[in-house]
Amino acid sequence: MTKLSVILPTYNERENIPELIDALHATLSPWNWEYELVVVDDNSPDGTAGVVRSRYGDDPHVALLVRTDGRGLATAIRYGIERATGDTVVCMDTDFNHDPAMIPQMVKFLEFYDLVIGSRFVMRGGMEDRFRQFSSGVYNFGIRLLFRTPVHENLSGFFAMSREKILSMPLDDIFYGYGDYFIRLIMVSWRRDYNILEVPVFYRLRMHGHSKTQFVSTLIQYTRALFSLWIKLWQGRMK
Ligand SMILES: Nc1nc2c(ncn2[C@@H]2O[C@H](COP(=O)(O)OP(=O)(O)OP(=O)(O)O)[C@@H](O)[C@H]2O)c(=O)[nH]1
Ligand SMILES: [Mg+2]
Repeated sequence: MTKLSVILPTYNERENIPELIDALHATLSPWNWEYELVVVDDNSPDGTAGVVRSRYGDDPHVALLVRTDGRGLATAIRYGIERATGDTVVCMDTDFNHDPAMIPQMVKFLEFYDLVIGSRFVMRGGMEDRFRQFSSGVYNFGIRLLFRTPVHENLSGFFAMSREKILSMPLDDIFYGYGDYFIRLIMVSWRRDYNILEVPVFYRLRMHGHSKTQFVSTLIQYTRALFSLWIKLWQGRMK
């Protein structure tokens, strides 16, 4: 790896993002890697972008991208990846669900794997929110049955991959919607025979602020996304 880009999608994360950027600096600086932290903010009404600009405007490691035309988690991640300058990319949530301390090992494993996923569903992985842990577990089981794949975590959104490899994927077919983009990313990777590694991660509760995930509407959205992906794959419309 010559340079790491950490993609940080934010929507109303003004309280979390400075702590996360500081934690990322603390985690990454001992490794002597070149790195950038790419914040992709969808013009959050709470002023997240302003906080990043005022605190990290002079920080050469922080790149702030603000989108003013619409919002969406998956398209924000794609936007960040496309504009990143590193050869290796890590994507993660910005509310401390995803532990920044896991990044060095995920990046190091990329020496041997094409895609490294932070997984709650391998030994020692898990989640503080027991209800979400249970429901995500059941959902993942359903995905494995439907698609006949062995990946335990299809919903995480915490992953490391070479930027070139992501950009070689059918981005329009993957990066839309919400966290369901991750199901499609895994499925394309699996069908391309990429070597996938799941490393155990434990999700803490969001540190500050409010969730953007509404359980029932997310469940419906993901289920729709699953079946349309299933049909697309069956019809051979996605490689
Ligand atoms: N840029 C951008 N980021 C978003 C958008 N929606 C969510 N995010 C970010 O995506 C990540 C996941 O959103 P969360 O609200 O934490 O969803 P969750 O992890 O399922 O829910 P909780 O952690 O329980 O609150 C966070 O870093 C959000 O700031 C969006 O429309 N645009
Ligand atoms: Mg979260």
